[in-house]
Amino acid sequence: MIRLHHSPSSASMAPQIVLEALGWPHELVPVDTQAGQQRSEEFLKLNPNGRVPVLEWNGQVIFETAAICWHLAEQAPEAGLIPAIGDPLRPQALKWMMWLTNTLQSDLILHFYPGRWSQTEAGAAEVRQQATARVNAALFQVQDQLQAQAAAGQPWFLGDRFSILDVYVFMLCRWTRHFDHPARGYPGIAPFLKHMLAQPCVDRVMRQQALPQPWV
Ligand SMILES: N[C@@H](CCC(=O)N[C@@H](CS)C(=O)NCC(=O)O)C(=O)O
Repeated sequence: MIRLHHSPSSASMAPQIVLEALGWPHELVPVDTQAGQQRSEEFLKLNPNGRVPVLEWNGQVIFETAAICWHLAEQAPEAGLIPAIGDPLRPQALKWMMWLTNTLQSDLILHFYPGRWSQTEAGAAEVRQQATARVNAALFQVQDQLQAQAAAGQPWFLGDRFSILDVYVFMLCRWTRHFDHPARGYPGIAPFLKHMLAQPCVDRVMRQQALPQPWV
């Protein structure tokens, strides 16, 4: 049994796209984060951090988006969504996944929830400003990586094969869609986002979530 506790447009998008890419049947359990359902007693038993997503996987409970994506990819080595152990790209995949989740994603969280880091309005505004600048700087690193691959004629973040890194990069880039300098405005990122939107697994999730435009 695979059950994904999710909320539209949130971090649950990445595991949902991975599940679609694998073509695995799964149940989607909506969590209304606006209404605070992630802090309900029932949900906190699954994830004491009160965050989506949570994956229920054959009796196990897994939280943390990167861990869920990595776990799903490892269950289907034939799909090649992460490089196999021994493949020189494997440590690169691990490096980037860690960086995405502990740097770009955490700066995005600071941008979206600055009030959690300051008790004053002015303090929160400063936190947001700093976080936004750090996100923009991180996007240049994402762009460098994508441009290096594109220069070698390779369309994906790790090179010639689609991986969970693409899904993660796509998700975090789309979180900047209302920024003054969104990821789609970076010339080395824009073609990648377009390419991702053309993938059936991505398209299915965007439609399932009935998300308003712009999607990225
Ligand atoms: N590190 C966690 C962060 C997840 C996270 O921040 N989820 C957000 C939605 S994108 C959430 O549940 N927010 C509700 C809240 O913070 O109350 C992960 O990657 O799974």
